[in-house]
Amino acid sequence: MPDTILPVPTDLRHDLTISEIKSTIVDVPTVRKHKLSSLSVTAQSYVIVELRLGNGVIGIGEAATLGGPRWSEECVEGIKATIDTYLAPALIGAAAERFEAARARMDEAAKRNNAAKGAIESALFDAVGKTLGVPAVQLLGGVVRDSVPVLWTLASGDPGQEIEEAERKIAARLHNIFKVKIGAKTPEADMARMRQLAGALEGRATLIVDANQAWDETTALRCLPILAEIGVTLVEQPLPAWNIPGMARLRTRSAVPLMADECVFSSHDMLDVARAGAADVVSLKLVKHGGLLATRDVAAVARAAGIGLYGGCLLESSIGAAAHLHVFAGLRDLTWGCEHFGPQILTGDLVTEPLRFEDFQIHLPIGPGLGITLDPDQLRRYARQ
Ligand code: MUC
Ligand code: MG
Repeated sequence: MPDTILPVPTDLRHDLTISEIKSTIVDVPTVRKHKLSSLSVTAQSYVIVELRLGNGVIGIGEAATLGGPRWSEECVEGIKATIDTYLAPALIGAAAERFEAARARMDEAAKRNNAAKGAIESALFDAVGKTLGVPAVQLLGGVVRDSVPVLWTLASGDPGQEIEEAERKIAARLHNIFKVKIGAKTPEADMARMRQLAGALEGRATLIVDANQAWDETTALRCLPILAEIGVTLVEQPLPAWNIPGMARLRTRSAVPLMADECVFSSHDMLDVARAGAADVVSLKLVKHGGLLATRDVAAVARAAGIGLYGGCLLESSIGAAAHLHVFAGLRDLTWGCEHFGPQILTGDLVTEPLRFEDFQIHLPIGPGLGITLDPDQLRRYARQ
């Protein structure tokens, strides 16, 4: 990659050379057990990246995982090793503001490892934005919206607890859309649970479900009409990620729109899903796509295919959520809202000022870079020893 097209300014204030990249594993307990089809967590693990420029400005980024390497192949221990051993050495000395060039360097240094790359790129946008005094979204094309409807995920598996939790969220005007995690129990038990939730919250909340790849095609064919009948508005990743043809077949027979999650990591995956007609909506996540720019790439392919956009999460803290919000704020369409409730399910956050949740929306943090400030005490408190 040529580094000589434009000279890097020599004025120290403008020295945007990447001088240091530090990574720290943190584990933050959650307020309750969060149960997915094949894993459950009581603490969320992240790698926090602190990236220093020649001018002394430090940018922050985060890579989230869920249940070690069980939601996807990356785990915090591997992310830290990849950053320290391969990605950081490939970037030290490079110009931070050359985002695409940095992405190319990272792709040369490591295949995939998208969560690790996403954390570093978030820190690049934060550091450059802080240096220039502009929010990251401005470096991505500017603001289209400064808040996004945000749902809450019901995932204790106990319908009584879930109804009570949803009632509290509605009463506090925090969330009135709920994603229910299904697939850990039998389809019959899940359908009974869904009927109970839909009955209790009727007229006051919208429900979507996420099976996290738990079903086969015949199970999905049996359950989709029940979900349609009780008013569920979106079904996320009902089939294993590899079964794109199965998703396409289901889609022709489902009254409820289908959302792709684990089957879309790269923009090439997005193109395959679009060509197969396998989804109505895609869940966008930095950890899957590999950063802010790559998330925009996936969104562009989806948009070209008429596939709706949804702002997905992996239970990020306010750091990771802020990076997502800067992407979401700049997308022309984000028809399906987002799920960045992560900061609210943690027993403590990692920033000095938490993100603002109000009137069923999450607000884009105001300020240069990602608009958030790392709390060093909290980082030390949750850092893995
Ligand atoms: C997923 O599969 O969508 C993160 C939070 C949540 O409730 O679901 C996950 C991931
Ligand atoms: Mg999902």
